[in-house]
Amino acid sequence: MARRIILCDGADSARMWARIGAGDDEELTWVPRDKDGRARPPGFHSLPGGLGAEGIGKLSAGPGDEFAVVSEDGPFIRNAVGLIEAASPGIPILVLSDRVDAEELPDHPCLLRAGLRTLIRDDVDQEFSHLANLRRVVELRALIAPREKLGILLQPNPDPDGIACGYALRALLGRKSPTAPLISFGEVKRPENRAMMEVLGLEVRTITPEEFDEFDGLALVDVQPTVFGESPPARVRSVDVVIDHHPERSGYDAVIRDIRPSYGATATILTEYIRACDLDLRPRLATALVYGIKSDTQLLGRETSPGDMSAFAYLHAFHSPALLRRIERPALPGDGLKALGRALASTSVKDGIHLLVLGRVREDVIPQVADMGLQAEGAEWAIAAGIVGPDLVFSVRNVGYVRAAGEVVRAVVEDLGAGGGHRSMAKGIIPVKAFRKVYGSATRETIRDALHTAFVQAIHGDEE
Ligand SMILES: [Mn+2]
Repeated sequence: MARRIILCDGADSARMWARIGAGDDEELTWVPRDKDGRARPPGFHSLPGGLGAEGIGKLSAGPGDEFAVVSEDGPFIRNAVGLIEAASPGIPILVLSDRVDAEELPDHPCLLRAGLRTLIRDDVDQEFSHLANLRRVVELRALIAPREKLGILLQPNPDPDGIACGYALRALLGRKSPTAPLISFGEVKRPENRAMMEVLGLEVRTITPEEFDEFDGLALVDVQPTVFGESPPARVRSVDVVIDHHPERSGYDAVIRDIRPSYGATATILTEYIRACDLDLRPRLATALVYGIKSDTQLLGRETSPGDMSAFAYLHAFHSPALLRRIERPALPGDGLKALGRALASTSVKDGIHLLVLGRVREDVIPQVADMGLQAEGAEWAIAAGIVGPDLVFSVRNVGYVRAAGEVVRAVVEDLGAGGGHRSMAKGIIPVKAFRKVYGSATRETIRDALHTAFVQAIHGDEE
């Protein structure tokens, strides 16, 4: 069996290792210092003749073995690494030292350095952070337990982060929707967000301020009371719980307030709660939280903290890829497929732009077609356009290394409609009426020609 040979410098580091305990494959060796006397740390044998070629040679390290050198003394480490390399060329060496810097280490093809105390310190800090989250959960449960009906209030037009957090808070409190419904002053509007609720079997009730009377407890997640206008309903100005990652606002009272503006998503806070109290994490809940973090951080891109990364990694092991796929890729309806077929029959990639004009379709078909459109050979840009109600709606995707999609769409809709987005995805809306005024008609052909010209201009327009 391959061995790990642990070489400790002096009694202090040897005793520390003895405390950590030796693995089955670990062989403990120490080099006593003058001050150490004869007391041998438990489990260790001393290097014959001190640190020298003879002693290291007697360790007879073979292929597959590894070394650790534990010391806070630069010369000791350099000496040890040199002797080990001479006796067993190329053998991997882990230097464990908190005080010796990387530049004091000798050249060696396979050497890593880590601080032993730093490692333990980090673990201790991590456990204290779990403990602080657990304390929050204990406080939350104690505060809410006597309440008969808790309203979990989300922002108007709730987004995936808010919905996931409401769901998670309810699970943490051990409640179901009758005694802890998710509520909002507005409806869930975006098709993706409705898909999330449908796939996960969640409901958000739209309420009026007057209906607050039925709740004897109120918790806000992913939102703070002053978001509801200059003078929010009195009931919302003094609440039980606020958990949020937006910048902290004043002008309201909350018994428990957990605001962490450095986080990319409130779902990260709730995930830390769940982790700290070791709640049984069902695939549905894990999927909701994964989607919440993904959509608020644009897949861990924008404004992501190490906490978001770690929460995401934790959730990933529990989530259901099938559920997540159903949320992110809603099924295309039959007439959407037919519209796609017609659009594909008459498209080509021109100037790096793949433009698909769909005619009248359900709105959620448009972004899906745009995603697909980017797969065409030579396409740097994909644009899917369709008529939804009185508007011409288009979704834009690009490969990421070209001009920002949001900027381009804003230029295209200027004076005509509304639009915006991010680096690689954007959306624009132009009322058909306004479009007709400028281009005479709104047939497939005029839409295709007008959008193509407008996009070419916006993409390349003022390039230097
Ligand atoms: Mn959020």
